[in-house]
Amino acid sequence: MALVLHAGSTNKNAFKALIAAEYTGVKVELAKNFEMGVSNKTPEFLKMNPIGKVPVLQTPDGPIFESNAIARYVARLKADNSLFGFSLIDYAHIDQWIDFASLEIDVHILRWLYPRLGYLVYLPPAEEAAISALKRALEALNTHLASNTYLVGHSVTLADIIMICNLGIGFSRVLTKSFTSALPHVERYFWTLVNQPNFKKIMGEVKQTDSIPPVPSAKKPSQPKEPKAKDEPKEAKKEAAKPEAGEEEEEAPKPKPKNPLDLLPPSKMVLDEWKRLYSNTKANFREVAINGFWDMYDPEGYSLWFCDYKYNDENTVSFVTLNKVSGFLQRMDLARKYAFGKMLVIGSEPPYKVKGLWLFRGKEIPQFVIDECYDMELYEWKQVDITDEAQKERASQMIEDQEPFEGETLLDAKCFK
Ligand SMILES: N[C@@H](CCC(=O)N[C@@H](CS)C(=O)NCC(=O)O)C(=O)O
Repeated sequence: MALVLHAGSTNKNAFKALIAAEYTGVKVELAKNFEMGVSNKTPEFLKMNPIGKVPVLQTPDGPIFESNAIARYVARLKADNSLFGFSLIDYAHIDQWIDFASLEIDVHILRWLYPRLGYLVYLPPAEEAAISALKRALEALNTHLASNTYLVGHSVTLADIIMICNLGIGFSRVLTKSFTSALPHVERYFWTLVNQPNFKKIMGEVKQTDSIPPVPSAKKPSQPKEPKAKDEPKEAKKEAAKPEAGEEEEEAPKPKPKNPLDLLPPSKMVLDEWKRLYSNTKANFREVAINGFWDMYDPEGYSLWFCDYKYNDENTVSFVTLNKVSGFLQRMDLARKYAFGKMLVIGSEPPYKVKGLWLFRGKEIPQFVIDECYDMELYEWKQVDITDEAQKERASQMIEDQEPFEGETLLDAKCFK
């Protein structure tokens, strides 16, 4: 019979035991219908782990919490396996690297990442300290890996499993290529192991992030505008704008390239008209605004998309979840001329689900939005099939922020217009 592991399916701490189980052949399965913030707060769960954190493993001899302890247990269930090495000194080195992965790497990655996700207060000196401690640890790891394929011995051990799970969240959220290119041995080690079948089966395809989450609610500083020199003669202005030899070319004002969306064939739908209708409809919203929307909607010139936050099990604190959504809408400012959106924060208890509906100019999600708004990759995107009445109705309910939505109350609904 399989051992039951209580955690969400994307929890990197749960991956440790699941990967160990792949190596040893022990059967471990995730608890069915686990809901972060709900399942781990029940009295039954708190009996297994009084702190209410995941993962927890249920065993015939009682529960175990702390992910490293769980992974060790799973690995030890199979006698004499290579995950623990073959000598006393191997055991000690494996423990050494497990502690290093947790206390010198994981801690600093999370101290860098969590404030940026709004889970902790963002303080620049604290971030600097976290990054510099992380660099120090990664440089030591890089030096070790310059002459070692694995952390200990000549095959994968539990230390590698725990190290890779911790590095995984780093590579996918904060460790950009420009950061890791100074650590070639860490890069080689990471990409080799995440592509081993036993890792890949659990972790899926890992992608290195190309940007670090911005500081919460920090807007990109807008380009300061040149003050208009009304009295300056035209010729003098031209002279002043000419770059000197060797001067940065970008000093010279260049005409702004047109957004490709402005070059699309005209549409019968005028986005501003819809936004006005949405904002000005106070009564009979369904009849007036929703029906009006479908009358205006032009599938040739626009497309509609559902989005679904990929990490809902992290939405355990209401104000953090709301800040995350507000930050997303602020960063979408660059698409104001080409988009309308509705974001719902669903549920009366954590973890909250974040789902939304977006209308974009053009038949695809605009490339510049994908490129410039990092939040886009935090959501699963699915085009609304407007020939399907159920999808159309779901879209209408989202615009209307109708409660209950899919059987649940709404914590909040935010509109981008
Ligand atoms: N040291 C613990 C960390 C566990 C942990 O922080 N779990 C998070 C999810 S990854 C959690 O359950 N958070 C919910 C809470 O803090 O209530 C381990 O490795 O298992």
